[in-house]
Amino acid sequence: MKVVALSGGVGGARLVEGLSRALDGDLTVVVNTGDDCVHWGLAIAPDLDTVMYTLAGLGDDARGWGLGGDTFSALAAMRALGEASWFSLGDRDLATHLTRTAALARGEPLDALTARLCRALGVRARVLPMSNEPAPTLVDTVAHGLLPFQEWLVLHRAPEVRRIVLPDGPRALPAALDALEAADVVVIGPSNPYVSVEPITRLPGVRDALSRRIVVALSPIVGGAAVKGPLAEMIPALSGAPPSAQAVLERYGGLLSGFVVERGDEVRGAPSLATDTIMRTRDDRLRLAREVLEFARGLA
Ligand code: FO1
Repeated sequence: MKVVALSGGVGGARLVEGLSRALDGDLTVVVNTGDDCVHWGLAIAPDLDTVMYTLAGLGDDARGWGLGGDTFSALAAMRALGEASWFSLGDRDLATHLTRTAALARGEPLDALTARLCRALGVRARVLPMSNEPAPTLVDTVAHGLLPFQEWLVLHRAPEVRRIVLPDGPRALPAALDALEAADVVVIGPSNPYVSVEPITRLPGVRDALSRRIVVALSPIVGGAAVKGPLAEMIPALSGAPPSAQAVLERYGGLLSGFVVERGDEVRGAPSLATDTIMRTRDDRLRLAREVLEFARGLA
């Protein structure tokens, strides 16, 4: 079975890691790059790195991003120099950003560089950026106006949102569109629909390709709260509805063949699977991935 997963950061990466072990067939992961930023002059791609580190078994389990056991001496040294220290780049993590920055500067495309990094770290799944072109997500906030994504999330700690601004120009990576066309099943991780999934699905050709596939998404809202991040506050601000799995399903607007929710979170409007969706351990990831694939097979 050919599976394509669309992923944002932490929740998506954990599910993808379970899928990589649950599947004998091939797994392609199309990753949001709307969160990418330049910090200290370095090209940072947080969601690509989170997916890559998690698949390589190198990620920090507690934080969900960065490398497990990393240290932050360079960050302390930058702080001492009076440089920005609100974005915590780990010492070993810097190797990835230095490599990416040099590669992009000499003209290597982001997808080729990502494949090279994944090979070096022993990642077997195919990890693709959603686009080789910059596609920055901007967040329009009540308190600060328009902010680049990481400044909104990390520097200002996710203040109230008025709207999300996604760029019009970027093209989807052709290999990502090909993978979607060839997929038996597309799985959308328990990621934030507004800022992790829509930057991908809004690229020209993606929604069209998805409309011809079995698409199953997982709810990032459990019992009215976000598993991680600011989604529970974003839903009422952006849609007027209280945060719920139902509100997430409605945001996907007919894109889904099926929706996986937490037990007790009933939804109307799509076939659903209610199960334990919180991934605390590696075993949880594998069990959930198997259940999602079984559910998707039943929808085919
Ligand atoms: N998240 C934070 O909350 N604080 C940080 O200082 C931070 C640094 C960071 C560095 C590298 C990286 O790959 C991710 C990092 N993240 C940090 C996570 C990131 O901001 C978000 O989780 C994703 O962009 C959302 O998917």
